[in-house]
Amino acid sequence: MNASCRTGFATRAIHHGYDPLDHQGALVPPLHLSATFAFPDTDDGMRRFTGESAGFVYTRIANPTLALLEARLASLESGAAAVVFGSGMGAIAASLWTLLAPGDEVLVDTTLYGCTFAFMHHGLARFGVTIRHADLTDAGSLEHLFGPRTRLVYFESPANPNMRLVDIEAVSRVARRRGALVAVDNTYCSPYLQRPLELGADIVLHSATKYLGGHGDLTAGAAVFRDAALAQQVRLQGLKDLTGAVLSPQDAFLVLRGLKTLALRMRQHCANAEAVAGLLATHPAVAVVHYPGLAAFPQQALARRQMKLPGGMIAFELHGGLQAGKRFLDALQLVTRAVSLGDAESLAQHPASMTHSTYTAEQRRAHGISEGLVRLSAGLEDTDDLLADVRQALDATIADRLAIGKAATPMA
Ligand code: 3LM
Repeated sequence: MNASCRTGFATRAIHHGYDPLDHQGALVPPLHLSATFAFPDTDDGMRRFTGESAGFVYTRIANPTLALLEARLASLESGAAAVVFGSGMGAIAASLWTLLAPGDEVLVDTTLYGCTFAFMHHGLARFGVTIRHADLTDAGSLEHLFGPRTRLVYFESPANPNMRLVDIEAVSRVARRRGALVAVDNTYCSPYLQRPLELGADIVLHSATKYLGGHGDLTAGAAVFRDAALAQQVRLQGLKDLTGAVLSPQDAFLVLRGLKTLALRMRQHCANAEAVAGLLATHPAVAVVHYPGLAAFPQQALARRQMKLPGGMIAFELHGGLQAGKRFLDALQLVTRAVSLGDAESLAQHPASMTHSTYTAEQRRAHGISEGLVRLSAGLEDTDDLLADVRQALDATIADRLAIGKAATPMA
């Protein structure tokens, strides 16, 4: 069955772009490991290089296993075409290097994943691209942020690690009027929760290492485009000529396998995160919780509008700041202390010293990443087990504070 765009999300995640009867009945799409592809004759080989003939040439440019993954991701994100890469950073670097030129300006939200921030400031700025950070959450002031050289607007929603949301539709409307492209990193949501191209964005970027792969056993990236010509430009320049950040067909095969359960997994990630966020919000050890599903979340109305469910990621701060956060992380027994997100295993980490250590301390302050912030990626474990582990780790931070308080109390 070649699931068309009229079928539902989960159906397309399992079937889109593949018919077993075209492949000797094989239910699971074959894995094409070949680096190079034979030409039937020299003329046809020559035509493949000019684009006049459609056959495969070399895996860094295109490969049947990668092509199936690209077709499936384009369908799930409602895009015209997708290009996959060896990592999320590969997708981001290849896309931005292709689309920007010296003299261009990129308008970037305040908070970004640490390595994307580093790429912007070290990788793009070195080649004459201006990076201008602005508060893109303030929909009222957007119009004034665009200058004559603003070529692209870039943001994450929710932002890694502090969960800021940007109104994708509002930003895209203004950007279109001002002739700028909009690129949204949709890693935190996956297309199951949010589809930026349907809201007017031009490019969606993914670390497929996370929810799309879903099992923590590969690194991969993807860029999905509203316009197929832009995708082809990024493939031929960004992927082939500039970065060579090609995805291994073996890992593409694993992402295709992961996609089959994406809808199911996302629902459980969200259910577990909602339960943990609820516990955090009522526990006396916790100072503040950033989770779009909580009534106290300042952008809850926007979350409801552009996300199907509030997501699997939570950020929070404990009373006692960094020291209490470290105590919490060290007390965890089921949740794994590790960076990354979107795996079956729940993961927790300290952004300021880990994923966002690419910012200086002043930059973190200016960009809204506090030193005491703890980030938790809710996995797929039984909810009660997850809650029990988080509760005992929170209790441990209170027990510690009481013990410190007692030690500091002078003897009567
Ligand atoms: C992390 N993030 O733990 P890769 N965009 C976003 C991301 O979160 C990431 C990337 C792009 C983490 C990785 S940090 C040492 C580990 C929103 C990755 C980059 O190149 O596939 O890692 O994607 O937050």
